[in-house]
Order: sequence, then C-alpha cells, then structure tokens
Amino acid sequence: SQQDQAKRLAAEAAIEFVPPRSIVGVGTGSTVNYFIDALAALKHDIEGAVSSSEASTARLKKLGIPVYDLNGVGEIAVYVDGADEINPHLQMIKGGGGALTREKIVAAVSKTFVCIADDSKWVDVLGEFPLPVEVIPMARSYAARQIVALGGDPVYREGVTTDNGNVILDVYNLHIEKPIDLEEKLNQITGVVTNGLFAKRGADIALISDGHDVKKHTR
Ligand code: DER
Repeated sequence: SQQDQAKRLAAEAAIEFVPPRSIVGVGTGSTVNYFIDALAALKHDIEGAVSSSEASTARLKKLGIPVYDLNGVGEIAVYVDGADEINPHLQMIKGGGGALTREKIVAAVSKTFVCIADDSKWVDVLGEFPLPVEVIPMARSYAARQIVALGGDPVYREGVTTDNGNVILDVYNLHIEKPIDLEEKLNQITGVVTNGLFAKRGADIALISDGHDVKKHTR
C-alpha cells in the first residue's frame, strides 16, 4: 500500500544517520520493522543494537544483529523509532504498539532521536490518536479517575500486558495544546509508569514520507 511504501522510504532514509561501528537504539512498530530490515544489510558495519521491545529484539536477532542490554551500554548516538502522531515541534504521541516505557528509556539515553513516519502521522495538534498511558495494574482505576479529572476519556486496553507486566489506558478526546504541561501532569499521577507524550524530549530529526519522497524536519 501507499502507506507501507511511505513507511519503508522513511525507514530506509534513517540509515544515513547510523554512525559506523555504533550501537543503534531501535524502537518498535511496523515502520521500525522496515528500519531493522534495512539495518540488516549493514550489520557488519555496526556494533549492534539496543532494543525497546521483545518484538524488536526477536526481529533483530533473527537477522543476525547483536542485541545489547542497555545497562551494559554507555550513551547511544542514534535512536530510531516511529510515532503515532508527531507535530511541527517534533513532539510525539507514542505507545500505539504498547512499548512506550522501554522506548522512552532508550530515547532518554540516546543523543539523537530520529523519528521515521508516514505522513498520516504528521499533525498540527496532538491528541486525535488516543494517548497511551502505562499504569501499574493495581492503580488502573485510580489513575483512570485522575485522568478524567484532567479532561481525558481513559479506556483500558483489554487483554494487553506490557513487557514490564503493566497495563495500558488509552486516553481519548484530548486536544493537547500544551504537550509538555500534560506530560508532566500525567507523570505526577501515582501508579503511572510512563505516558506516551514524548514532548519534553521529542525527536531531533523527523523523516516523513508520502510514499514518493522523504521530507526531513529538524527542531
Ligand atoms: O508504539 C509505538 O510507539 C510505535 O512506534 C508507534 O508509535 C508507531 O507504530 P507504526 O510504525 O506501526 O505506525
């Protein structure tokens, strides 16, 4: 499809940002899967990868790319990941794939965050896509009440347990004019592990494709 072609073009464009002999930070999702496949072609030129999910780890290993534990690695030069939405300030909503916590951790450790996405993710205002929030299971109802008080409509993502053993609330009907402010408010709720707003630390580069070309946006 046009969207798959766009994801693939954006992912392949990210290869140029991978330094030789580096350990690459790898995100999660269908766009990142194209990036992993492209990375396999230069696996002899890189040291390996640090992954943000069991799913990405499995794909990397299957393609013969060594996967390192983040605790054994110093700073990571480049982190490549997708987004569910990204605005002109390169602030993102992430977590559609349920990997937001490990994605945010690897992004925090990485010097440069390169976001790869098809142009359907490019929005003026974040919030059309329901904002994922990872919560400690016993705090789910309490956190949901706190999120309602913030103006959101939290929906429990039934049957999903994250790699960290937590649950996810998807928050609908947010119109996020102040992403950094809302990210901080959500972080204050006891029991919330991570929220999918990547605003305080957004992307540094965004590679956005319409299926024909790739546009590069920077902060
Ligand atoms: O869950 C995530 O954060 C993914 O990166 C998601 O935002 C993008 O997934 P996609 O590439 O399958 O659209």
